[in-house]
Amino acid sequence: MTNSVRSLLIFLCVFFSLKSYSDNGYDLWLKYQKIENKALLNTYKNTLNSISFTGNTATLNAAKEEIVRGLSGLLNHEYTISKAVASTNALIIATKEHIDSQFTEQLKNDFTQLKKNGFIIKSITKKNRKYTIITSNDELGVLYGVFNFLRLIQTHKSINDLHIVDAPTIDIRLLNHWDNLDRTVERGYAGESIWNWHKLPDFIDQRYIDYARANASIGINGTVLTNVNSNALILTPQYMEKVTALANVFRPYGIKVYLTARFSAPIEIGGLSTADPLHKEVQQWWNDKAKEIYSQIPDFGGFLVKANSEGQPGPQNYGRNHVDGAKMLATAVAPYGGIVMWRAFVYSEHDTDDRAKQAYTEFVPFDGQFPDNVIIQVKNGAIDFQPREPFHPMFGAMPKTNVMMEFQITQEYLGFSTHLVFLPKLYQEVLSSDTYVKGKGTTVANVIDGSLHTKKITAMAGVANIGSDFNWTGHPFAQANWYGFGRLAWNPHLSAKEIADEWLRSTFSNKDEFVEPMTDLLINSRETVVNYMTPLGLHHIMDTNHHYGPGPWVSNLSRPEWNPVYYHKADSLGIGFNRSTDGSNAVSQYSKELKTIYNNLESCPEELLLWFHHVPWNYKLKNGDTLWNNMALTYQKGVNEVAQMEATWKMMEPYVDNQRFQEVNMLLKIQLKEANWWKNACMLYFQQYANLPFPNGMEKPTKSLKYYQSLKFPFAPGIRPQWD
Ligand code: BDP
Repeated sequence: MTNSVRSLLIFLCVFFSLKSYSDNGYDLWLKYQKIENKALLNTYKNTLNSISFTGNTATLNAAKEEIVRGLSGLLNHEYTISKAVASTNALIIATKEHIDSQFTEQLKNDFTQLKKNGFIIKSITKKNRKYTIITSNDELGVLYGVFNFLRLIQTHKSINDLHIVDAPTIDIRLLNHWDNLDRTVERGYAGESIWNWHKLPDFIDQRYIDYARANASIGINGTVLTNVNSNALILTPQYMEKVTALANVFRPYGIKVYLTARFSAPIEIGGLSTADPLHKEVQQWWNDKAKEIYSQIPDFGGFLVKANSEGQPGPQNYGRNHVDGAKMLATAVAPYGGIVMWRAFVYSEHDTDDRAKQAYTEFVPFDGQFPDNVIIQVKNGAIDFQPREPFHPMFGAMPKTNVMMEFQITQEYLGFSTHLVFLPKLYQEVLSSDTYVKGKGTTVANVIDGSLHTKKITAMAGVANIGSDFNWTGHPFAQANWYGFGRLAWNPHLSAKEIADEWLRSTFSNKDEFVEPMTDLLINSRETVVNYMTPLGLHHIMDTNHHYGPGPWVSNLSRPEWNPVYYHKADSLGIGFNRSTDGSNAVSQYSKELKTIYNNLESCPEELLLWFHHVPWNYKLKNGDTLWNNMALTYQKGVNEVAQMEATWKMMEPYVDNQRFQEVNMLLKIQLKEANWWKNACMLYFQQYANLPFPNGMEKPTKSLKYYQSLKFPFAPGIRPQWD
């Protein structure tokens, strides 16, 4: 054997042995690992002797490829696909019109219930022969059915007696990428943008296809490719060619492409002297632009617009309002079935009113005036994606307007990509909040899914946490937030626990010794981050611009409502923002039942106390201890919980591949360090006002407040580019 052959063999051995022990996370929750449990494997194999598949369109081919890929991985068995239905134990996949007529009767009732893009998965026995059928009225429903079926097997569910009829509850389920054309990602912590604009349209990265598969597997059906702080260049022919290439990749997976529309584009790329929405020439420019876009992308979804917010141009630059602006764009895309998502994330440095009230004040009076193809995109809370906020009072307040939810999946305020936080718990808390708009039991989810007030369009968006890192999201567990967002957009009534269970099983292991403790860990992780960052209703006390770490002392920014001191209002008497009727009166934007609950110090939920009230340091909370002591001990609890997470994770080593085990281990250490940083910096700072000792049970900081205040992070990731 020559030396080079020997080296090659050694290399191959090392490579494959490493490969079998490590997992870089690229496959997300679509791992399709061989089922090790022999008995289970045989049960599946027996039920799935053969596959009958009918159809040959792009979407059906995607479904076909996925079922073959999934089953051959999971069952370690090569399937040949044919149209013919084998005599027994066959898996039959086809749209309704191609389902063998012998099954029509047994599917009749299910089909009458089936909604758009929904699917039926049913076990049928006929003359002692067993079949499993995946079908739908439409092709996309078949693809969703296939992914659902594969999930059942990935999570080791029984497939013997299936009867599932499921469909998306919300029409438009989309990711918002805050990706810039130079491939930086605003608030992105997982590498650069996956859109390689430079190489597009000719180079199609495999990632684009896997992105589409991953999204389709959880029911996401739209993607806004570009940042809300937008660049008009994306609408030029040079870039539209690239967008078209992406749209072509995503189409088979039922994913529509949307773009952010910069309001001043007619000036910047159109050569006009104004972008006034009532100006005929401007309207014509947008109509022509829409025509041009739709000639290349016939199923283009539409525009997302951030107007007159944080320096972005908008109709108010011309003395017009949100309705004027939205109408102009809506008119341009309406002939092609497009929509406009108009964001309600507005607040002004010229408005001295509480920032939390401004969006409601500005938008609610326009209820009923927006065209049918406009939907108002509202963040889950009235300030800005904080670890905990009460739900935004606009939910339920605009019965005659389409209103959609915007969640943030990327962890701008929740520890970037180094903290383990399971966000579906946060999403579920918001979605299940009672608005009391039509009496008790009318939740935010009922507003979003259109069941409370009938809506023309329903939608839910999540600001993506995806980047070019191997594992897409930086932290291996941040994948769960992408997954969970998609699942909740499909069905906002799902429980976070169910989602955690599914994700853990598909992504890591089905062993109960792993799934049970890790489900608890995920579910509790959300409260943990609140505990060590912003307990008891505190909010917006992070450091400036990059938003990394604590900065409750910041008070020197040009706009008052950018300063943390504006939000916590700590003084010698107490702490918290008085939003009660004798304060900013933000409570009055909620329905009367909630207003009463929030307005009253005794009935206000303690986890929102400092959001709604300025509370004396010595005020006794329900456990009989003072606010100050509770605050200190809650910070400490958060820190202790992270230490506990670390200990739990250590015990998971037998169930996890080496690479991800080590990665999470290191990340939890960072999280613990940073949880302590939050606790120490905040407690030292607030102590100056409370003038009280740290209670027993709180570990004393070893560094000074000055030290924490001196920390600077000029190159923290995700920083937004210079505001214009
Ligand atoms: C804030 C982010 C900023 C975004 C803004 C938005 O800090 O980068 O541009 O929200 O949603 O959370 O428009």
